[in-house]
Amino acid sequence: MFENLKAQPADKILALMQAFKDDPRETKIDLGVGVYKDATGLTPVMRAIKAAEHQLWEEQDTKVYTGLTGDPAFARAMVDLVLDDAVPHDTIAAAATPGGTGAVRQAFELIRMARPDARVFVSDPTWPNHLTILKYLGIEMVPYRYFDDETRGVDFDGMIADLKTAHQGDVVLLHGCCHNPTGANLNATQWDEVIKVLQDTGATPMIDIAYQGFGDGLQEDAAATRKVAASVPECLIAASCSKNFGIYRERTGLLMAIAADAGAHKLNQDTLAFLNRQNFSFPPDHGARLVTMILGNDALRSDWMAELEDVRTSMLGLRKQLAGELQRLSGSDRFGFLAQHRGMFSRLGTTPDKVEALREEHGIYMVGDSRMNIAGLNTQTVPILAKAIIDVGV
Ligand code: PLP
Ligand code: TYF
Repeated sequence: MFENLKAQPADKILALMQAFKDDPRETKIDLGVGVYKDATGLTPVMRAIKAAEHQLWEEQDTKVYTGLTGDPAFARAMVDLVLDDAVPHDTIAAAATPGGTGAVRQAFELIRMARPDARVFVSDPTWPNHLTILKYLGIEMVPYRYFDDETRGVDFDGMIADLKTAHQGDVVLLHGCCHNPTGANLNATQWDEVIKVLQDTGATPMIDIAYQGFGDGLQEDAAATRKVAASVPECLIAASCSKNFGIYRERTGLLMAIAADAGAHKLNQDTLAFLNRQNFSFPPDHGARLVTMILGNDALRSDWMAELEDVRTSMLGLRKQLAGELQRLSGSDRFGFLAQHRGMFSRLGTTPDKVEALREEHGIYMVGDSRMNIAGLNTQTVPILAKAIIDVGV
């Protein structure tokens, strides 16, 4: 039977990771895969995670199955973190999932079950896994304009015009903050306009929030998600703990399905449990438990928030340094967008041949669409990158 298999296209981001590893040059710089790295190039285990793991090792006396949707305490803690009290909690069904990717996958499956003819509107560009999972599940997708190649900001008029073509029964996938891959985000007024279009069309929003705390702050980064959820009858939210807790390999995420009223809650909750059971039975618990412990303990929580804030401000500092350096070298403000973008990523907005020249001639690795992981830089490598960008003629 295996002779019938066809080779599947590789994940370009993960392939780039391998190419970087294989490059013998000592001066190489990795701006590829979206993981946070400190100034020494390490992706550290956060202090609060270490402390919670230690405590868990001491205290945990069973590893027996949890529930099909995970420990309800994890869901409560994450609902508080992401939504606070933006919507009544008795309208929210929630399921722990293997990472944010698992939440995205289960959300798409839920959409397909509820509405087999639903179309999912996706930003152009978006995280490639959104597209491959939708394709795999046979769900129709409709791209909406998002990135303005000239300004490197959001093509807001194009976005609104495209979203206006959605109907009730369609889903609009939005990045809650720190858009991947562009780094360009909506401001508060623009979010209000998007909400108006959602209300006018009756389309259901689905928010992917994978970088809460990496943009403008923990509360600030959740503001749009909260406002959208509070303004429409139904909403899906896929949240990831991989980045903001630094627990990438623990596979920790939560899918939330918000219903119009508490009456629909039981059916939604049971359906999420059913979907988890079909795909993997019980979701991973270790990362979820650490997150629950940290969010539920004042000392651990403040230490986590302080470390996350350091992560956020260090990336912001690198952005400003890079924009400043490029202003000096180019004698123009055309790279100012780098300081406006938020999160780990910025799309430089250049051609694949210049991305290749950066890699071949300078050992600088970024994704082919010119997405750079800002966290791959440090204060010493920023001037090297800036010089290379000017050198290849971006
Ligand atoms: N959604 C977006 C936009 C992402 O960039 C990522 C990747 O980090 C995820 C979801 C899911 O990440 P994970 O499955 O590692 O939690
Ligand atoms: O976009 C990124 O780099 C991160 C990490 O298949 C990632 O979201 C990359 C590829 C992938 C899963 C996660």
